Amino acid sequence: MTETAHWWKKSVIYQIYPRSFCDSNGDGVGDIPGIISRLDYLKALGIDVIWLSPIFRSPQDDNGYDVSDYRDIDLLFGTLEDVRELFAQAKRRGIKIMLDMVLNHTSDEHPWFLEARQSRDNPKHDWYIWRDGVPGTPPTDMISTFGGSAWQWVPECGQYYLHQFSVKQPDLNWKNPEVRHALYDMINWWTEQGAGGYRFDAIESIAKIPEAGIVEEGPMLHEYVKELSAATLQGKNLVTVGEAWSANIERAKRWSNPDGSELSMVFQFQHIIQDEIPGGNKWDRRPLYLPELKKVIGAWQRGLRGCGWNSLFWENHDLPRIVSRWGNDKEYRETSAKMLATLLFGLQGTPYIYQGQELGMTNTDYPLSDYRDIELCNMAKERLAAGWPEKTVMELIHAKGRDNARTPMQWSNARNAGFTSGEPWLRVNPNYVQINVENEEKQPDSVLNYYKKLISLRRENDVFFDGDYTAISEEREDIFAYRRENGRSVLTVAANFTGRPVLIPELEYHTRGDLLICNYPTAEVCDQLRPYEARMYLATAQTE
Ligand code: TEU
Repeated sequence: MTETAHWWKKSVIYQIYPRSFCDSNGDGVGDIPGIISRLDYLKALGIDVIWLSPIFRSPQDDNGYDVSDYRDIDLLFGTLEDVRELFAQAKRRGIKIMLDMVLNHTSDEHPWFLEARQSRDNPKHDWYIWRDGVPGTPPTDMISTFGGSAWQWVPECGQYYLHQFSVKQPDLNWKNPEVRHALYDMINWWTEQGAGGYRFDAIESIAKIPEAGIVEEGPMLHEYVKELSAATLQGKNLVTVGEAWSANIERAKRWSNPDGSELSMVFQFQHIIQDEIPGGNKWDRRPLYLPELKKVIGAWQRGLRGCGWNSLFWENHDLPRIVSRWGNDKEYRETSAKMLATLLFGLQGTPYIYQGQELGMTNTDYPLSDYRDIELCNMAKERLAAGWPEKTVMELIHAKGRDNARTPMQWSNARNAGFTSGEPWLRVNPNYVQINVENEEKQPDSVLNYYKKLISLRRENDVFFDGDYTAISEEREDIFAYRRENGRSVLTVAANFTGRPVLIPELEYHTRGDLLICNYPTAEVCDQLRPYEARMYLATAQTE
């Protein structure tokens, strides 16, 4: 692999959730022409790649993660022609488009499944995962991520099919080579259309063995991924990322092997689940213990060095807003949003920004009837029926519900945040009046302008790309600080994770060099970090 083949190591990737980004036709749902109209905004932000959540034909049971035609665009979002135009317009601005490939399952309305469910003898039957049984007694006690049994009875076949997610998302049978090759052909077709890369949804689950209770990392997983990579990715200069909740460092070394045999990188979630109870699910919360978070991030930084590659992220369309989660979205909203950005952008890896993160957008506190997400709504229904107090259920939703991230992008303080001229599919966060692109573009010290600066800083010095990671005072519960060194430069990043001033005697030794960026407008106080203060220093061979 040549250095240029790894161009994505120096890129910044921006995730667009199309439904909530920009609506051009007033139907209340974001669309492709809307995205095209905002490309200049993204160019000015400085990003290199857009990861587009699914835009394919879909009944939208899970907002597009239930695909009924991989080779066409959902009418909600536009047409194939619009996507070709998006590719062309993005290319003109030096931006690549990464498509979101949902290969673990299809929609139950995909023609493959419509055939498969007709009878056991149908040639497409074996494309999905079926088990014999009797109604009312599912073959295993596997639970779907969105609630209830993961098995659905089909009387025509006298069998159950497996759905790891909603009942409208039947799992594909990757054991069947025809399935794999149909998917590879489809990916190659998209590459020919001009896609610049792929995010592979739930890819860790494709080799599951339900009877053994194995969902992620089944024994055949990496063989399938290697085959996929050889058939569709290698030698094409694409950037790829797999979604792998189960990834630990050892597994991630395989996923992101620099020899290019699998993917460019994976989304590893060990850092972001630090405020969840181990062994529980996303709704089982516990307070974040900062030394543990630092330990995990540090281990990944050191663990993949030279033998893999990290993706760096705080947010995506499934996760809450980071400023509400680990910052302070009240009196220190801007300062803490910038602090979290500083920490992320100082690390080794490819940073991802989820739409609105660059504005410091926050979680929501809507009543239940204002939410739309299938996972959130099913959870509320189940728990309320089981007698959970409404207050507790609403607290969980406000903290962890996926719709926190899915509220419309806040473009201006015009009606509906300038997102749509119609009725938005999901309520706009009322704080759009203050938090929006138009305001933040005007304010030199906005979160948006801070992100712009961080992105441009990463381009100016190679230490961001190849510097070695060393933790500073990893055991401290109040600060997050580290150093990156590559023999030519030393980058020091220090952040106060609390709302009170803290002393940082250890920083004095490391402070040699220039202050690159700080989230306070006034000069730094040398041995102290103000509430949520973050600083980055750079010392180079000359300044030392
Ligand atoms: O998520 C896969 C996944 O593992 C989810 O269960 C995730 O844990 C959940 O969304 C957390 O709340 C991917 C997509 O990112 C998600 O949006 C889809 O709903 C899911 O696959 C099914 O395609």
